Amino acid sequence: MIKIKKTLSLVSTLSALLAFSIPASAISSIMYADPVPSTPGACDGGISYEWTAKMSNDHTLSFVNHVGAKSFNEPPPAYEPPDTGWTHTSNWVAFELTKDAQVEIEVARQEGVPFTSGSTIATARNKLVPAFAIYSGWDNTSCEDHRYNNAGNFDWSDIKYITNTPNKGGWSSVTRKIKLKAGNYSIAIGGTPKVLETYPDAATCDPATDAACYAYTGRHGYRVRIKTSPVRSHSNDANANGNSTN
Ligand SMILES: [Ca+2]
Ligand SMILES: [Ca+2]
Ligand SMILES: [Ca+2]
Repeated sequence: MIKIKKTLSLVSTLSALLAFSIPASAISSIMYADPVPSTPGACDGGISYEWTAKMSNDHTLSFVNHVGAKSFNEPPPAYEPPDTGWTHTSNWVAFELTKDAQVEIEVARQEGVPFTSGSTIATARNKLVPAFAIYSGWDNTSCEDHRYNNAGNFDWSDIKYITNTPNKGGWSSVTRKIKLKAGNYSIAIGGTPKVLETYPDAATCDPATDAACYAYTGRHGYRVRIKTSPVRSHSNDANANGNSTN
C-alpha cells in the first residue's frame, strides 16, 4: 500500500513538474468552432469560421472536413471575378501563430468524410481539387457576405490577402510553405475544379451515373496538415516558393 502511494505521489509530482515546464505558447490546439459566432438572427460575428487553430513554432496538426465542389472558385454568371469564392461553402480557419515560424500547409483530397444531409448521415465525395488562400487577421465583426476574393482583398472584410494555391493543374493536393510572423491569420479552403462552359445541375444530376455531376457538385472531403518549425536565420522566405504535388 505504501509502495503504491509512493508511486502515485511520484507520478503526480512528475505530472506537476511537466505541467509547469511547458510554457503556454508551446501548446497547439484545433477546435471545430468559430472564435466569435454570430448572434442568431443578427448580422454580426464576421466570418463563420469552421476551425480555430493555435500553434507555436514546432508543431503539427491535422483535421478533416468537407467543402463544396467549386467553393474556392465558382463559375460565372453567378460569380464574376474577382470575388469568385463562395464564403459559406468554403471552410475557414481562424489560425493563431504564437511565435514567428516557417509554416507548411497541405490540403489534400480525403475519402470517407461523413456529413449530415437532411436527416441522414452521408459520405462526402472524393474528387476535390483543393485550394486555399491565406490572409492576415481575423474577421469577427459585421456580416459575412456570400462572396470572397481568393486572390486579393474584399470590401466586406478587413483581413488582408497574403497568398494562395490556385491549383490550375487539378492536383489532388496542394502545399505551401511560408514564413509568417506571430499573429492571427485566416485560411480559406475550398474546391477549384477546371471551369467548364456549362455545369451539371446539382439539383437534378445523378452523381452515381454522371462523372461530371460527381466532380462538380456536392460536398467533397479534405484533409489539412499544418506543420510549423522555427525560423532559421539566413533562411529564405518561402513565400514565393509554394509548390503543388499530385
Ligand atoms: Ca465568426
Ligand atoms: Ca462558415
Ligand atoms: Ca467583417
